[in-house]
Amino acid sequence: MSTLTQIHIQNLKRKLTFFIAIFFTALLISPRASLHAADRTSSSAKLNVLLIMVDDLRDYGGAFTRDVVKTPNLDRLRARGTTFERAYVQYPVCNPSRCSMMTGLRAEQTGIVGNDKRLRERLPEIVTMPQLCKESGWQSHAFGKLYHLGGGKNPEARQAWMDTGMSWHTAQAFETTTTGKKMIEGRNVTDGALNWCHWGAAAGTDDDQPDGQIAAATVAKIEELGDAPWFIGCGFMKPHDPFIAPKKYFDMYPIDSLRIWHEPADIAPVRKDAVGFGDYGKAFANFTDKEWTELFRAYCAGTSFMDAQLGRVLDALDKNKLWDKTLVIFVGDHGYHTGERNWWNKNTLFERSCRAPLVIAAPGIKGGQTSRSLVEFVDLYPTVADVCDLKIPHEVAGVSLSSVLMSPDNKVKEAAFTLVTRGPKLYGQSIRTARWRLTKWSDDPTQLYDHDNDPEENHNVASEHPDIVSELVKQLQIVGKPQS
Ligand SMILES: [Ca+2]
Repeated sequence: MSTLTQIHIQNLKRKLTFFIAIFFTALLISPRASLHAADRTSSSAKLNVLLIMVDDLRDYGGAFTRDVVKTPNLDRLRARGTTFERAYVQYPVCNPSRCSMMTGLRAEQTGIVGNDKRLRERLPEIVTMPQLCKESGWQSHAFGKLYHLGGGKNPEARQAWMDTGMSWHTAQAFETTTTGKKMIEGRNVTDGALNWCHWGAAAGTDDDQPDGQIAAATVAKIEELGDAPWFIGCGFMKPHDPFIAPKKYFDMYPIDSLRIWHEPADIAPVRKDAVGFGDYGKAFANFTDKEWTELFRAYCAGTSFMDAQLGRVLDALDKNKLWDKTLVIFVGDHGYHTGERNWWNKNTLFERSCRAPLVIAAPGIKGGQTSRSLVEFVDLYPTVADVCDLKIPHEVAGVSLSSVLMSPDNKVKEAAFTLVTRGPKLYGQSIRTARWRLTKWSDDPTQLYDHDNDPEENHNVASEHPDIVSELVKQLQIVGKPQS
């Protein structure tokens, strides 16, 4: 039986469970707002799609970092679009998150739960989000990291990981120049124990780094295609490790100006494989404030560097007057702990790892809106299909966010779900509702966090709310177990 058939059967089984949830959700949704091409008065029937994906960018909303990090261009985009303050990825690691988002299927369904398996090994026939547009007449091109960039130095393997020919007409990755590899200052904060854990203020210009080249290539393609229509993927690689950016971005953040996260003394401990595991945990346990502060500074520098490249792409939309012809989606591929629970990474089921940045701007949609509605990254594919009037050939797990874009208080779902695995047998699943996060490991009782009173999830209140636990555990069954 093919994987797609298995998914189809699973979907049928789940339908009954879904029905009740959907029925009550539907009661909350106002009459369907229209972003459809056919309903627009614009002369061009087909919208362009600009998907800007950023690697390892945490959501700053509500965090202690919010007023620290300088992102004037992201703010500029937010002024044009809707910022989703509760957007959740389905697996908080690059490849599984991106494969889920691009197919509209949960990681439980794709079976892709690590960075070792590329999309087509698992789902050779699935029609991805850019592919749907490509096969409907859009020009489709990718610059930088849209899918996980596996394949090492082998050019053919790299193209396969980028899904060239299927998702995209062309896909291009970029390398740091010789000048950009020269560090003016920097160090490995683990004394080499973790190879990735180093920062560097680089010599050269923005275009000596991949993100500068990605912005330049994206702008050139926009200029070339005008309102073709096109689907362009612009995948920035910072602030992902190694934490390198041109020196001027480090100069924006004097080390003494930064405040780092400190855990409250009464924080509730969790099992070791939830967070703080392995070699990473051992290295972070030795960190002093100096190491945390240096990493945080480098992460801020990388974020501002990425933001400047974003600005170049937004300038191209301004210059070519494309805002009223383009659906712009800005996402991080998952969240990131910058010190919370002594963790500097993703791959946990805490809010900081599961929640990611999401901003959407579309013609006819009011700018500067903020939505607190729960949304998931599996909703992005149906949103693109809805706005572009295209039919997805398989059943997706998400729903269109059009109604939220039209009216930010609209709800499309009561809960968001995220999965992590720890080896072939152990996994954890988390459900986030407006108030609660419940996390359940396959071999363990549950943790429950009350976001009304504990937004950083420091206190497990499962024993105080057995009824909530039992209700949320029941809801968690909606997504099923991960495929092996
Ligand atoms: Ca990532």
